[in-house]
Amino acid sequence: MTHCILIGAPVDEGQRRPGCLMGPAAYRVAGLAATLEDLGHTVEDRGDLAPAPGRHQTCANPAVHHLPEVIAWTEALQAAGAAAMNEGMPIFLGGDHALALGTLAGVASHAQAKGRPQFVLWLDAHSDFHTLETTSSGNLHGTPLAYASGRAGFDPFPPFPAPIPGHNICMFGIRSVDGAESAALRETDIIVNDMRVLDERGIIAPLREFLDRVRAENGLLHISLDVDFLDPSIAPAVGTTVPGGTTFREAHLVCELLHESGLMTSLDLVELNPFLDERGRTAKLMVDLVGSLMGRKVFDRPTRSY
Ligand code: 6HN
Ligand code: MN
Ligand code: MN
Ligand code: MN
Repeated sequence: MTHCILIGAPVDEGQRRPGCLMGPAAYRVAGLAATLEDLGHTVEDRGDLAPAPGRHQTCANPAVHHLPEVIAWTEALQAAGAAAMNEGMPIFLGGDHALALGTLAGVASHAQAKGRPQFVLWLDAHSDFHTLETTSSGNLHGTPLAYASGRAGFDPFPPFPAPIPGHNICMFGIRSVDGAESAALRETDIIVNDMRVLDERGIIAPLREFLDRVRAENGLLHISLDVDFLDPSIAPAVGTTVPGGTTFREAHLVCELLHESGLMTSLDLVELNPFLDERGRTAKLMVDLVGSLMGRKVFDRPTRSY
């Protein structure tokens, strides 16, 4: 059984459509803690982080907005994440995906201190591989994987504490990649399982390949689950919907396989915008997916090795 540490991160500054700040409250209303406790886990809800207002900071790209606020979130989440990793499994309740700038920094610095490799599974429609220099939207939720990879172009952010090697990062479900992101990604060995790959191979084989490596290298595994990983028909409450996402069963199967692997050590739930939801259905689906990630089964047959 796992000690789950809920950390609310009502980040809304990484994009331009207000509402993600209501995400942590929506997960609580949708019954996240009870779902985890019913599965036998212990839950400690640390409430919502509230970083001090950021210092005045600027960068060369005029499109970038809310830079001081996002840097303040990054520093606060790095500290909270690294601390929680010593005490249990942090589950970060977003907030938009800019929160991962901080959660990745926190888990990666913890992994470095433990002398273990950090792995990242990025469940998202987007690659989130912009730097401050390449983003044309200026929305910093599109940047965390570039930051975590140690790419240049993040002044005045603090340097990423322990850059994650490309082959330890697996993108899964992506179907919207900007030109500058594509060009930069081609220079890396990040594993890009876009929807074209998943259509052809299914979700199981590519996921197993990655999880086998995490296990072989005794790695820590951070999962970042963006609501837009899911098809908009089942998960409307997100500002960046992209058609052609994963189905209800594909998403649950990914989560069930992840549970059976026993490898997940930290989790982001990001981009839920409850203002765009329909009677809480997206929040409830995200909580149900966490249930599958944490051991809920339709029928409790003896577990096969994943
Ligand atoms: N997300 N590539 C687009 C941009 O504005 O940079 C979309 C980013 C989406 C961010 O998925 O969290
Ligand atoms: Mn994202
Ligand atoms: Mn996305
Ligand atoms: Mn863009």
